[in-house]
Amino acid sequence: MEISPMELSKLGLDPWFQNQADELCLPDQRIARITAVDRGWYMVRNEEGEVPARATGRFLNATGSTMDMPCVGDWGCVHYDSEESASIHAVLPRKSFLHRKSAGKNIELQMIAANIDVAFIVQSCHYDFNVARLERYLVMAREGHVEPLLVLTKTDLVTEDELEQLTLQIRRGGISTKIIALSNVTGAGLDQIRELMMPGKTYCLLGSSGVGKSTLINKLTGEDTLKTGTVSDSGEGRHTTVRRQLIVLEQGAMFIDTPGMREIGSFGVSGGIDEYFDDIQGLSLSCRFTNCSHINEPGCAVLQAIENGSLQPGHYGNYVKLRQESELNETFSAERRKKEKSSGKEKSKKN
Ligand SMILES: Nc1nc2c(ncn2[C@@H]2O[C@H](COP(=O)(O)OP(=O)(O)OP(=O)(O)O)[C@@H](O)[C@H]2O)c(=O)[nH]1
Ligand SMILES: [Mg+2]
Ligand SMILES: [Zn+2]
Repeated sequence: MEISPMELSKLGLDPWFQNQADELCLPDQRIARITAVDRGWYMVRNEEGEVPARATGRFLNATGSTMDMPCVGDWGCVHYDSEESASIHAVLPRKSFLHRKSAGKNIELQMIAANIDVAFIVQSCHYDFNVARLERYLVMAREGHVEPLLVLTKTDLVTEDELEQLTLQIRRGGISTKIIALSNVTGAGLDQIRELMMPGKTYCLLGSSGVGKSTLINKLTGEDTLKTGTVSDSGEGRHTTVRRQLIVLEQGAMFIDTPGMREIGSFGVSGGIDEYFDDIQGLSLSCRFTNCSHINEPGCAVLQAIENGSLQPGHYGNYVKLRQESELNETFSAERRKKEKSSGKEKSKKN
């Protein structure tokens, strides 16, 4: 796609970020948005265009965790070394973000994207559909101060009745988030997406591999901007998208495409869980014990609500599971911090 000059406000810059930049960026640095991330390489975009960039060694040394590394959607202080290359010297504070537990042995949080206005939580009506997983994404969005929207793709593969059943399942799970059902094949529902897109706003697509995230962006741009893949017989995608990338639509809205996630894990921080399950938090005020775990205590208002039918058991079950995972994560992280601290001491003893 042709990259043409555009004002920074169209890339999402507002006075808040401008103020941060005025404080953080040196005179020979300019503010630019990180539009792609691919194994240590970045693309940065400002009003003049898009160029590849590296993060400076000094910046990398100064960053304490992977969460502080530049990620797609970030605003940064960038030095333009030449017309074709640049270096990232700092990342501006984020207004909103999406993060998850990274896959692998160590539990570490990983940034998916930053400065997002709306997260499209994408599931396919066919194979991929799973309410518990939807709820995890909703917690993720809540935690990062991102407004969620549910998108059900591949409606061409199910009947109207089946689609209605899926919507019912979501509502029965106690989820009231707006749902848009669409087909990238017939084009049904795409207008609903077009109607809500606003110039200067950033939308991020999240969901399993093969649900049609990149295809949707291609439909919206009207060209084959992104590579898309086929799905296996089991309905599973093949991880076609490998990098996170921000695309500016002609109409002015921005879309971040992300590779499909195998597992989105839990979150390590309980803030998002409590906020997302605010109905359960509200009920817990009426539990007999202030430290009630809502599992088996007498006088538990949460268990009572399930019994009298005002709280969905599935929603409650998800709450309990996410909370347990999050507590486990916190224990792991605390232990690792302890280990890191003591190995740090060893090192300083040697030196
Ligand atoms: N029948 C049908 N197929 C679709 C629809 N949307 C996408 N597909 C097909 O699903 C396959 C996967 O689509 P992608 O857009 O590559 O999926 P993705 O979510 O970007 O997957 P990853 O990049 O691996 O995360 C492709 O063969 C698409 O043509 C749809 O609405 N209906
Ligand atoms: Mg893709
Ligand atoms: Zn209780």
